[in-house]
Amino acid sequence: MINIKDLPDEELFTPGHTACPGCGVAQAVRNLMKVLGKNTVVYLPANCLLVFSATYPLDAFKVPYLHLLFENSGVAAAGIRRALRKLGKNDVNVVALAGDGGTADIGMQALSGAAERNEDIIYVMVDNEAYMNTGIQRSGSTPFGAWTTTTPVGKKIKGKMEHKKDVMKIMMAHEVPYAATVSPAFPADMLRKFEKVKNKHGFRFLQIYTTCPTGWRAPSEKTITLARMAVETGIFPLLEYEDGVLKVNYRPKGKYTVEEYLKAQGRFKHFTPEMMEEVKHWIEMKWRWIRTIEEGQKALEQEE
Ligand SMILES: Cc1ncc(C[n+]2csc(CCOP(=O)(O)OP(=O)(O)O)c2C)c(N)n1
Ligand code: SF4
Ligand SMILES: [Mg+2]
Repeated sequence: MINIKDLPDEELFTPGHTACPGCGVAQAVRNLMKVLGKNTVVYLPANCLLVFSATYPLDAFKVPYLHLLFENSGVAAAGIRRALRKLGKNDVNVVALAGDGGTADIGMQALSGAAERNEDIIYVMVDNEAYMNTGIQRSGSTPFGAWTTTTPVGKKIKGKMEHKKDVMKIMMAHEVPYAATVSPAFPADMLRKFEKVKNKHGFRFLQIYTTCPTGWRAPSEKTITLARMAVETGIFPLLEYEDGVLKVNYRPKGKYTVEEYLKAQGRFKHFTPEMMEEVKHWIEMKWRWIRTIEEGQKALEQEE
């Protein structure tokens, strides 16, 4: 299993790009590229990553990349795979690096089709929980109560009134060969999952929790701490779905409270006690669903 110390020194996603200080997206992509290696083609829809790393004539990627449209990552990456196949190049990693807006909302149709056809691609949802590139608008993946420029905070309305869409569950419903959630605060688990998607075939999906200090109104040095807090509070479960079986990769040990997580970010600073309770209830429901699946799987194993 790959260790963070074993990662190659060579940067395939180089410094000098224009991401904000502490950007979780840049950090995650840098490590992913080190694991995938040179033999990789990247698809980039419109998102922060494209703008800060791939605007001609400057680019941070040291591998070929293609940008077409915001909404078509699933189908564009599938097209790259098919073109490579025609050229007889069957050993190349094809990876789409799409934002949460480009995945949970506008790209869902192309993503669903690619997953259902079991296209031989790696699809990464870079989840910074809003449309950041265009000025912090809410997405389906924005969490409950978060302030964004389209979910303002006033006397009656207090940020986004709906909960975060669960894209991992949607991918499981497609019965894809592999889907997992990833936190940069758990590097061993993260690198193992990066290696897994590199070595498997068929449709592979990763949802990476990527802190956005700018959009979350959080200090840039808290990028990893926030990623850890999200897992420890149960807000962002570390999961892995492989060949029809769901695994929990880490059980929260309660090292941080939900209140601590929310108070560390300006986007939640208007939270009332009732809103805190709503978040806790949502976490409970999420974990109840996970436990139900786990118990069902255990019962089946015992029967077999
Ligand atoms: C069809 C279409 N609608 C809207 C846009 C404008 N647009 C470009 S990037 C973007 C936001 C991307 O959000 P997300 O996918 O979450 O990535 P992030 O910027 O947060 O990394 C939007 C709305 C576009 N390029 N194409
Ligand atoms: S707005 Fe957020 S996601 Fe975009 S570059 Fe800045 S920190 Fe990264
Ligand atoms: Mg986003």
